[in-house]
Amino acid sequence: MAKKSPVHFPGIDAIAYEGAQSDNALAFHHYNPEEVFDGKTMAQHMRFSIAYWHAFRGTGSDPFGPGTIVRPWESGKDPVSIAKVRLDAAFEFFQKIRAPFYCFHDRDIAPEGSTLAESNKNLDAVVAHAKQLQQATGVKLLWGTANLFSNPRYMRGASTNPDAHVFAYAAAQVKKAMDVTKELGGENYVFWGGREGYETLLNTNLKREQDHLAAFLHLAVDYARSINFKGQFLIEPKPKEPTKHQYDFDVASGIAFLRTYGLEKYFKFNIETNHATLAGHTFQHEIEVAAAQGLLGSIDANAGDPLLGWDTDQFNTDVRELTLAMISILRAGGLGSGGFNFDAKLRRPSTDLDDLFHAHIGGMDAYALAFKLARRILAEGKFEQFVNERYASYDAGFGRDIEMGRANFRSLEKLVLTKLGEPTQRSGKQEYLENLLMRYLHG
Ligand code: XLS
Ligand code: NI
Ligand code: NI
Repeated sequence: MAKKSPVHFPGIDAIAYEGAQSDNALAFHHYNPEEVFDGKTMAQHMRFSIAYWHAFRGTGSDPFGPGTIVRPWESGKDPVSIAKVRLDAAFEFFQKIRAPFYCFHDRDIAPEGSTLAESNKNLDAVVAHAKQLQQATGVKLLWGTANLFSNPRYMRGASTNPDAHVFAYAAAQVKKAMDVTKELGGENYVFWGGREGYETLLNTNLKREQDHLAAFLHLAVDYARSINFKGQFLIEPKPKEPTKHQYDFDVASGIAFLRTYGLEKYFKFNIETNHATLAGHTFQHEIEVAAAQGLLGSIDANAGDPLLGWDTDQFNTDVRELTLAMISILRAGGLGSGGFNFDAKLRRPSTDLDDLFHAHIGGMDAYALAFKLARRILAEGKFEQFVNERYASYDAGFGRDIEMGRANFRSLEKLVLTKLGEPTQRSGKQEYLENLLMRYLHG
């Protein structure tokens, strides 16, 4: 007799697109997965992904108190069978929220054992189950990663740990995480250096730690090649938290790091909104810096709180911020094998099952709206035209010579002395442009 699968989200059907006028809070108002733009559905453009660690391992705990969020499926006889039932609930959610992808850390989906061998065995059992669920539902793995920051062994870092033993352990763990990512058809593999940084330089050899981080990434590249893993490697920069200073501080320092160590061919960036703001940048800034070098890979979609100094991982409904981000992403040609992964969690008092739906509906709708606005803005080309005209002096004459490397200090001095004289003042027109953007956003 076929086993009837339990319904983990009773009373909630698959979320439907009902349009902006609908009053139904459990419906999409802007995200219509089937709507076609340039021959591709919205689902294919957005490639939304659910972050397993927040959506299915988040309990609402914070440094001042334990979890508040209790899920009915979190019971069972042993950790591995609980992990499998949790996965069933997760896949029901992925389908109902219409997310084509999910992402995980090794330790989110399967419990850590008392030895590495036991951890690997647990992972294999849960991964076999995940593979069946992926096949049955069509939900795919956007990326996998290894948790190299929770276990106390990593308190002083993983690949940047002063103890080579910990480096070795981290290598073994990443090897396995790459194996299972490949097994599940993961399209990318992420490196977020949670504890790859320092608390104080009094006990730290910064140069040696950076060398070790680079050595580790080279070993990962070599291993991927040896198992024929074709997924894109992604670095996820973050300036701080949990460490005081993290080596992958932001995209710009990440690019310098990759180039210094000859890694730039193998990595792109996974840009997280809240990490950008922690680094003192806008989200759009980080996207532009990566895109300028052809290194834009994927997005961890969330938002911080402007009044708080840590990674609050909130769902982002700031359509203005997202529209600016989408302009840069679309101009760069999209995310390729990347997607928009909701690295965002419910607030501690948001304890209902349907809160998980409201949260993701808001995130998806805000991005969908931003996508449509950005497309309109780009199609009309007003900002682009303004920017092109702003740089027009480089399109011909001595400006062109500068860009082509045909000018030098002597020739430019001569030009100014004999012909050009003082430059004419030209306005940057920021207020005019802000108002133009407001008209797109609010009519
Ligand atoms: C933490 C990071 C983490 C990565 C994956 O701040 O965002 O969740 O996305 O390790
Ligand atoms: Ni992230
Ligand atoms: Ni984060």
